[in-house]
Amino acid sequence: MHNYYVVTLFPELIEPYLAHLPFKRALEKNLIQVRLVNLRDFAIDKRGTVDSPPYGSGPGMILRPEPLYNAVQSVAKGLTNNPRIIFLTPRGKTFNQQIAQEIAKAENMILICGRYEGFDQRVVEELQAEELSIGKYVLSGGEAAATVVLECSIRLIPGAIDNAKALVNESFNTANVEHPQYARPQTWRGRSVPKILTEGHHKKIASWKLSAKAWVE
Ligand code: 6GU
Repeated sequence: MHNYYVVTLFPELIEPYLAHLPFKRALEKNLIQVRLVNLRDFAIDKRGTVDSPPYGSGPGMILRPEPLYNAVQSVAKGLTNNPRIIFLTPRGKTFNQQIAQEIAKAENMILICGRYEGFDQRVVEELQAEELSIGKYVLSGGEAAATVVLECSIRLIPGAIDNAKALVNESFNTANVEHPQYARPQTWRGRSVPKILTEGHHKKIASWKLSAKAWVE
């Protein structure tokens, strides 16, 4: 069982994904547990404060360290083995298929979604956490990024998707994005499927597929 926790101010952004693959099957089979933890529950006051303006001036608000720290501690205290703690931020290391493979093997992981202009850096150090980004562009918050990281990782857990064949290449290599695919009809609006795929010569087809991959790591 893999236990994945997501600390966020907007659990409702992530929740709908849990009803669809690969989350759905992995949850049904008890391969994973996903808990959405509302950061607001760890606010510093009754008004629900979780943020403050930045030191040194600057636009917007920054997530304060205490609610983030307390939210993570409340999750971590119930775990027997140390969780991998990851803050989602455009400042972080760029997520890739190899990191997804690692996360697919992790027993416990806590993902923390930033919002506003970011979070107090001291909490990252205090929790000895990692920072992950999903690419060089800026989102308004980490929820979409956390969903990307989870979806990508969970589909690599054996049993999480029905078609295990789809994972074969990914488990032998770090990852690959396959050749383009074609379905019926054979000719559509004057465009025909590559002839080699229609001739039944399996060796030629296999070598066409290899040469037509988008990327292999
Ligand atoms: Cl993880 N968070 C935000 N806010 N923006 C991003 C990102 C994460 N990754 C790329 N852009």
